[in-house]
Amino acid sequence: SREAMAEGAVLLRGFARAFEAELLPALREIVKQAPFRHLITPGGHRMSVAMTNCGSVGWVSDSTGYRYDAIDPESSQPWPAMPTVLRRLAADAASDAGFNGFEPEACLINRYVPGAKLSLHQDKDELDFAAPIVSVSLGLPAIFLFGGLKRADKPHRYRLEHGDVVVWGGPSRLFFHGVAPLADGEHALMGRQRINLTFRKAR
Ligand code: MD5
Ligand code: FE
Repeated sequence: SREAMAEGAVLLRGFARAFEAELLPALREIVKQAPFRHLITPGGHRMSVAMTNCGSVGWVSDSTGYRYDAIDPESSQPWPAMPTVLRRLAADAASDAGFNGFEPEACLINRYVPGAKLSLHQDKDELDFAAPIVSVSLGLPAIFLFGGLKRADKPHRYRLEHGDVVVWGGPSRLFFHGVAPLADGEHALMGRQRINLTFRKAR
């Protein structure tokens, strides 16, 4: 199904389910090469969400700021390449939402365990805001907080479940958003966690 969340934001419920059989083993391989880690924000806080990346660049945060970097600072090696199944999932979802030819460079992989959350923020570290961001939810359901262009805009709450994909384009690309503290639970395939993939054009 295709559902409009706001100007430019399209929710494709269950879209990733068709990719599951190839997607989950591919993620396991990435995490072996580049394990999840808790990044430190420029403000000095340790994020409750654990992160890793694949692709030609990855999103990183440290005491000096946020950036896209070709090198994993933990291993001093390039990030794992983006597997074909991830590229195909991102491009197919983008095209369903009206963005043809989406070729992301970066896939940020976020892991939430019960209690982990993502505070309200905007994604502004990319150079081209005309390119969409494709987000894939796996594992435990989460309450996604979807605000507006101003931090003070009251967020709407969406429950995102395993297999749901959101394509953020148009004006919604710069809306404030976050994830409420993850509720405890057990997912049949993913266990006691939520994984979110965000595909981006960084430059
Ligand atoms: C998540 N991750 O569920 C979300 C999914 C992040 C992040 O927010 O920065 O890693 S991506 C949601 C998103 C991306 C771009 C724009 C908007 C939402 N938006 O305008 O609401 O882990
Ligand atoms: Fe974000």
